[in-house]
Amino acid sequence: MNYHNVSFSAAYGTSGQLPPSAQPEVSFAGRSNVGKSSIMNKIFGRKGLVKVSSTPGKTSTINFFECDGTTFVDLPGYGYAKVAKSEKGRWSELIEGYFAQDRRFALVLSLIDIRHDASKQDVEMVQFLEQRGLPYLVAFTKADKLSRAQQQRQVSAICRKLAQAGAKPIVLATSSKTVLGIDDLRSLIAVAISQESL
Ligand SMILES: Nc1nc2c(ncn2[C@@H]2O[C@H](COP(=O)(O)OP(=O)(O)O)[C@@H](O)[C@H]2O)c(=O)[nH]1
Ligand SMILES: [Mg+2]
Repeated sequence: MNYHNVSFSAAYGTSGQLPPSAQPEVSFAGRSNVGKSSIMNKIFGRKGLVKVSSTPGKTSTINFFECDGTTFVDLPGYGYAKVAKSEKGRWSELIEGYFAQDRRFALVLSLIDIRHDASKQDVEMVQFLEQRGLPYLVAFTKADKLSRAQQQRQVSAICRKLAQAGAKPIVLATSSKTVLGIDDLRSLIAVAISQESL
C-alpha cells in the first residue's frame, strides 16, 4: 500500500447515508482530542489531510478516505463533555450505526491517550470490539509527553484495566510528534488488510 495515494472521499452525518462497504475498511476510534486526526495524517504522511482541531469535539461526521483499494474511516470522537445531548446522541448513532452494519472491517484502531487512565468509554469501546470479534488493536497516543518509564507504567495500568474487562489486545505506544510507532502501525494495517481478503 502506498499511503501517499490517499484522498478524501466523503463525510457522512448519519449512518444511513453510508455507502455499502465494497472494500476493506480500516477505522479509527477514540475519544475527542485523543489525537486521531494527527495519527491519520502521520500514517499518510500528509499534513492537512485530516483536520487537527484545537477545539475538541469538532468532528461530528464519519469521514471516508480512499487509499489503494482500502477505505480509511475517521469516526467521530466520543466522550467530549461540553457537547449538547442532541449532538452526543447523533455521534453515538453514527458510531453504533457504523459498527452495526455488515461491513468489511479489516482493522479498528482504538486510540487511548497514554497519559490518562482508560475512560469508561475507552473500556466500553474495547470491550465492544472484543465481544464482536472484530480485528482491532489499541494505539496509545501522545507518548512523547511521558518518559519511557512513565509510558511503561501507564501501558501496564491501562492493559490491566482492559484485561479486567476481558480484553487482551495488541497494544503499542505512538506519537504523532516523534513518529514513534507510526511505521509499526503502517505494517500492522497492511497485514490486517491482506488477512481480511482471505
Ligand atoms: N504532544 C503531542 N500532541 C498531540 C499528539 N497527537 C495529537 N496531539 C495534539 O492533540 C490535539 C488533538 O489532536 P487531534 O489529532 O485533532 O485529535 P482528535 O480530536 O482525536 O482528532 C491537537 O492539539 C494535537 O496537536 C502527539 O502525539 N503528541
Ligand atoms: Mg479529529
